Amino acid sequence: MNTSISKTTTWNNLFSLALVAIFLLSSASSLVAAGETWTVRVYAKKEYNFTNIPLEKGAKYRFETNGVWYNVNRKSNGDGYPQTPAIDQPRKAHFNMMELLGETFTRNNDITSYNTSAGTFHIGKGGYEKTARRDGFLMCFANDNPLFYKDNRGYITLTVTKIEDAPEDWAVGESKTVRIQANRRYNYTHIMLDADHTYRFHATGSWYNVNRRTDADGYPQTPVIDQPRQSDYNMMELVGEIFSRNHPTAYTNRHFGIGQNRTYSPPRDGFLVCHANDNALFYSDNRGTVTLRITRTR
Ligand SMILES: [Ca+2]
Ligand SMILES: [Ca+2]
Repeated sequence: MNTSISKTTTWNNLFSLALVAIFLLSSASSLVAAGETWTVRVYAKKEYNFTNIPLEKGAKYRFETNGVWYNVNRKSNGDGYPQTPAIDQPRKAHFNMMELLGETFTRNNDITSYNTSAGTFHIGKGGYEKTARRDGFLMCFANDNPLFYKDNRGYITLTVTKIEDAPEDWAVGESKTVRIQANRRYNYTHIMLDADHTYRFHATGSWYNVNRRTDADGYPQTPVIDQPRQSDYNMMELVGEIFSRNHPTAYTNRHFGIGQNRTYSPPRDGFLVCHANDNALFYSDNRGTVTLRITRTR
């Protein structure tokens, strides 16, 4: 009896050690796993609230807040309040007065390390999700007039949760393969394209618009009859679009014809979403899929 208990304990210990080892190995390659949460206080009075929260380019975060703060005696939550023209001159003109905003700094606690290319972003009263544009540390502030922070009081409690890991690094020469369905208006590939990289696209297979069979190059439009959703491309041509998130409302207005072969350097970072260039109202009569292979070439 005793022997079997001690054996079990030994196995449990070994199992725990193995888990610790796996955790250490995995944490060496990525900063913080999805699911990690941080809670910090953002003080109305402080021009720079360095949070020491690491943001990882391409990873997605959820922001939630609790509490209120005051500009002199005016109370607000993280959404702040609309500017009064000529009177309010907040630090960031395009946001509300006393709105809770975020920025990315290369080094925590170093105000000279602001990463301008990551921009200033809305956090507000929370319920907000965002994909980080750059690596760095989150710095937060109330959007007050830069000269009048001293008369502020209170703090907002901010909880940041990493809800999606950044896509893995994509080495030069490495490929990814996805299938694009003819009858889907949005094929979310979940592939993040990087503006600093160049990709080669190669699509094989065929698909159908009703009974008309074609490949990823599609076929020329018949004037008046064919009204594809993007007039720049062939009917049923494989088209790529860049989205800031994997959601229908997150289209960036950047698109490119892929066809069977294409080399492309995206003008901005974003997720690749694909479709067959059909009439927007007539996707349900399509069938078939093409297989798209994407290789990073630079
Ligand atoms: Ca103030
Ligand atoms: Ca159709």
